[in-house]
Amino acid sequence: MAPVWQRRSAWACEDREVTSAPPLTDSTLVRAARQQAVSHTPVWFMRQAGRSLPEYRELREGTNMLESCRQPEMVTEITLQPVRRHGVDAAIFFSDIVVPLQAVGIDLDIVAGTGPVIAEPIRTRAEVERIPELHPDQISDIAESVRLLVGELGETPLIGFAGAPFTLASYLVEGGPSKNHERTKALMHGDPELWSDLCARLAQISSIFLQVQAGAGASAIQLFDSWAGHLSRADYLRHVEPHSRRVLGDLAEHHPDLPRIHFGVGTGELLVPMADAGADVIGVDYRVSLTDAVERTGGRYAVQGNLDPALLFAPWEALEARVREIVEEGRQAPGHIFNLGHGVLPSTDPEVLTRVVELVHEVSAP
Ligand code: 1CP
Repeated sequence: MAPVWQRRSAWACEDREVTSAPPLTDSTLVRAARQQAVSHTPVWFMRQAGRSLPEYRELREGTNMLESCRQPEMVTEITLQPVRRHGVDAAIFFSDIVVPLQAVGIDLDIVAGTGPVIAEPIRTRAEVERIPELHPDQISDIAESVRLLVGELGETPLIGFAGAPFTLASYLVEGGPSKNHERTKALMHGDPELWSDLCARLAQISSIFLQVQAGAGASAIQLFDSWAGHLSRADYLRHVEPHSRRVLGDLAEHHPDLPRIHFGVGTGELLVPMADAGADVIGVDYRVSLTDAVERTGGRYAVQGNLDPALLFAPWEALEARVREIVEEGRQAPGHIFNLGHGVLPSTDPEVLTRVVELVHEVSAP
């Protein structure tokens, strides 16, 4: 069989599993993503499931992060916690971008206080060629978690997610979190063909990870290219975009009803190519105003964002003013999903998050 990057047909996750529920197309999240009218601006927070919640810390005690991600009852409970507590308009699946990498056999761990750490970084052709394809059977627990969740969530949509090929490649090549992504860029420029082969394999893995979540009942997906903001526009277009486009295109082909959100940090210069790569919604971090994001993307895309997570620590009056401004700016977009510019910081007071949800609902209702 031809290597993955030479095959033309889309990577399909043969849907032997029966979808447990149709996507919640009438939810405010899906409607906003599709540029349809909504009763209020939908709101959810990146990293809403996690360390800012005492009930999360209690449940996780004694269980390693990656093990937690593979236990359907635990995944279900952690995903539901912020929905119950804050009344957000969407749940984000509790997992991690490196879960499908571990599922194909890459030796890695998520180290508390550090993040993903790879036992043997991948830098040579031989190492790249040892990365196997992901098969849906290797993540049957993910499908089970999604089905359990969709049953519990009722009318609240579940957002499935995956890491984009560049962000995954950075962890694999660097061996862990990186400030400058120097080895990653050295590979990208030193051996573009090998780089492309690596990203093609990662695109296959992300594609199946998303399709399994979509097939089991997720109502939308988000592709996280968290570190793409470290790239120039030219490098993004040449070395990264085709692979992310492939992931988003596969999902569109197999699950055309599911809105696709594409997010990165510090990606103000990349908003247009990231949106055009096959997204319905462009994630905007706090460095760019929603007004500028809408203008840059020609008003063609719904936007998601973009409260600075650090502002959750400011006095309520200052925070309230900023939330109101963002909701107001969002009215200029063809669709707006309120979110943070990046993830909830672990020491955030969860009560502030609940107040923000209430405020967004209150001020955005007609
Ligand atoms: O001990 C702990 O509690 C581990 C902390 C943690 C959590 C709660 C990690 C380690 N991952 C997660 C869950 C997670 N990761 C979610 C769950 C749902 C939610 O958002 O509520 C999601 C969507 C992710 C995705 C993820 N993992 C991204 C993309 C999003 C982003 O923040 O940009 C990235 C870059 C990762 C890698 C990762 N995993 C964990 C950490 C601390 C990191 C980042 C490390 C780094 O700075 O490189």
